[in-house]
Amino acid sequence: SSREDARTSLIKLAQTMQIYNGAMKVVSAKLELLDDEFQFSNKHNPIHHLEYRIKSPLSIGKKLQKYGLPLTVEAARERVLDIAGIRVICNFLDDVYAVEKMLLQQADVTLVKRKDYIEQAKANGYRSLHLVVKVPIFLSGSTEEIPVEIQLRTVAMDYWASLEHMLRYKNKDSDTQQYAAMLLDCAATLADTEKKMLFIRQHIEE
Ligand code: 0O2
Repeated sequence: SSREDARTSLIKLAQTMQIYNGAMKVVSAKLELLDDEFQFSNKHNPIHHLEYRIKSPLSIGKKLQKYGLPLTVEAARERVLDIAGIRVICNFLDDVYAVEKMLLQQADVTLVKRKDYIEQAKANGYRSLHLVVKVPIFLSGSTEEIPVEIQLRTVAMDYWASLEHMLRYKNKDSDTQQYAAMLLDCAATLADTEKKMLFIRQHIEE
């Protein structure tokens, strides 16, 4: 019956969310461990802090709709790569790439997708390094490779992205256009500042 189908779908959804939550925990633990080890040998923490979230079923549904896909758990698992998301906020610009390198070196981490919006910022000024990696999750009867989206950025990039997101949300998209040039200018100023901060650290280290 359709009632039973709905029940089966809900159970499948709940199981999926749990598995993705597991993958998010596994990757977070890896990042925390790397942060501790790096601190020990390089005398500073590369990671300022971590944030994570599981995408809500509603947002997953919106994304499936945007892609023109059916609203099924199968479609979500195949095509929505940011169900599990981690944001890594780093102290210095070079920490972003150091963390990426250390993570991707691990034998059980597979790179699925990479977009470097630091090397090539988005037209509005948004900067971050986006990765999607897969990690194996060991369940009672099987092993599944689960994708996790990782957004790596510096404190300065995070400051810009958080406020830009807030302003865009407040203005329901329309009005921020008016301030596009100003936002772009802010992004450039922050990028310049963090380059200077990195320069200072590197010279102090010498
Ligand atoms: P949320 O609520 O953060 O999850 P996709 O849109 O994911 O199917 P793509 O091209 O892989 O396809 O996405 P992209 O542009 O690489 O990365 C999308 C995510 O990056 C967004 O998530 C934001 O978190 C962040 N992002 C991208 N561009 C901007 C920007 O201009 N400003 C800010 N503040 N954040 C940005 P979602 O899914 O949009 O939403």
